[in-house]
Amino acid sequence: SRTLRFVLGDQLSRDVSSLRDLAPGDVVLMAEVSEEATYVRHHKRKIAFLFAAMRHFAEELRTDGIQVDYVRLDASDNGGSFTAELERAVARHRPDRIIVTEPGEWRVLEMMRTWEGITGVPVELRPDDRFLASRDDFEAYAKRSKGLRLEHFYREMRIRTGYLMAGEREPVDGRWNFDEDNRRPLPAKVELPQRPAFPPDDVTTEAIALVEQRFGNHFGSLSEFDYPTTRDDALLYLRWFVREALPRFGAYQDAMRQGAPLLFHSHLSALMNCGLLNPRECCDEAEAAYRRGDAPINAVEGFIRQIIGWREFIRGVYWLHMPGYGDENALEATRKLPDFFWTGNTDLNCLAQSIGETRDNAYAHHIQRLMVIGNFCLIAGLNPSEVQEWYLVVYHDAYEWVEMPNVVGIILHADGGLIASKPYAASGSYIDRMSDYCRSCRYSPKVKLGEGACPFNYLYWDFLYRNRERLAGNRRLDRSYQTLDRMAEDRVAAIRREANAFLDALPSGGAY
Ligand code: FAD
Ligand code: DLZ
Ligand code: SF4
Repeated sequence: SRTLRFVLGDQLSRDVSSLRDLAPGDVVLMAEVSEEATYVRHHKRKIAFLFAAMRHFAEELRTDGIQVDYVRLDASDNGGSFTAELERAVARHRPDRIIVTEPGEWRVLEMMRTWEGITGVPVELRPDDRFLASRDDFEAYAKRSKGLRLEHFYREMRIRTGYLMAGEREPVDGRWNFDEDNRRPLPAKVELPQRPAFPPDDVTTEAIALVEQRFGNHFGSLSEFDYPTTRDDALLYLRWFVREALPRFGAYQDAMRQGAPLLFHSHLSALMNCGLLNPRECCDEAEAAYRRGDAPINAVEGFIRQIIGWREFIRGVYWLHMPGYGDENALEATRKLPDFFWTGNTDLNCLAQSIGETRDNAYAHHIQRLMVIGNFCLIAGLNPSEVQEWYLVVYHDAYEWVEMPNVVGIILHADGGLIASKPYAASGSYIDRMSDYCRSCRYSPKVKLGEGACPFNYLYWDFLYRNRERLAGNRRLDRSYQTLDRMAEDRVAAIRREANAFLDALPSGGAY
């Protein structure tokens, strides 16, 4: 029998379920297709990274004697989509069956469901067990718990996986959560670890040139590309992180510093999401550092929580609520995405820095995504579909399974609080406390209204005012609403006026 195994660009693992039980004579299909690069116009760096990683992965398989049918984007007869390439491959290889691992996006799952009919060959769709919780596990969890809250899910995952456990149900060090220790602003003098760089080899250089040529008008920069694109380099990067950055990852997890996009973050998300690293091995290495005494519990717990907690939780929510989750708009937000999201041209320094780094690196760390850019999207009342598209385009780790719940559920509260107990709205003082952005800004976080006032300040109150009906039932906002209610009427009117004037003056619709 002849088996065709279709491996997608975010399934680049030797142990991905579709490659298990490989037998002599099997063919592995991989295809660069324009539809995947343009269904949203991905950041150039993301496409180049993925093509380079795909090409390296194919080479590795071949080195191990596996037959790989690799279709390059510039192949003259490239069909342009997964389905078209699968059909052509079926004609070439005449397989008896097709095996594929479930995809990371609903859109692609829908495509896969047509494949058996189109090709006339049985298609076996295997679960993606690189995730620690299967889709069924998460569904069962959601059924047995009252609401979808990270903390509860996370504790179950700790018990199930045994990470950082002292006994069967006892966390090491007696606590599940060290978040309190993990919100420190960065001291003025702090030495940042020197990251290893991985300059492009010939394969990556070629992928970069291809992207420049074919997708040159997409958002973002390709210059100084130095991210790992092979399994070996990804492992080196993981081990570097655990040794050099993990020990201080926890304490400064929420800090931001101008000109320092990475701080102590792992920068591993894109490697995990495309398959070059397995999330389990990332957690194993981190836990081993803790057990050796090389990294403190607040750092290691924080890191493992992000992976077996947040990452799995977010993915579970996506599949539980698709299709339809992307259309949610509980706060009825309709404003168009301002052009500065694409140009970086804004005098709000925190946004200019975070968006500029996003353009340069296809990366911003969590607090920039959440409390600077995300917070702005929320309090400015931006339309959820446009915000989703932006986040899916600009980050090298973005796939719908992880982008959508973070945008719809975490930053925009567009699902009405399904996964977050309150909207992550904040005024300028939060950004001031956690960063040094305000020092180089023409606005001041201390000024609330009028000349020089930080727009986050009046937008925050305007947001609460606008959404009173929808949010006033939320007990966690009681104090904010009490403060708003104590404000003099003319002050509230001025806040609303300034907020509207500010938002209406932002050009939109012209830059993407
Ligand atoms: P670290 O800070 O080192 O964290 C370690 C790991 O934890 C990450 O690599 C990631 O795998 C995982 N993680 C942490 N937080 C989350 C989370 N909220 N959801 C899922 N995984 C998490 N992450 C993506 O991988 N792809 C996305 O498209 C994406 N979009 C986001 C959009 C918004 C609006 C927000 C608020 C967050 C988004 N995140 C996304 C989550 C998070 O910001 C990134 O995973 C993280 O910044 C990646 O950098 P890092 O690897 O240095 O992470
Ligand atoms: C993101 C992406 C891009 C840009 N290009 C390809 C590609 O040419 N071939 C491929 O197999 N995968 C690509 N991907 C990743 C897919 O979009 C991803 O596999 C699906 O969105 C499912 O998660
Ligand atoms: Fe951002 Fe306001 Fe600080 Fe300027 S003053 S950097 S706009 S928070």
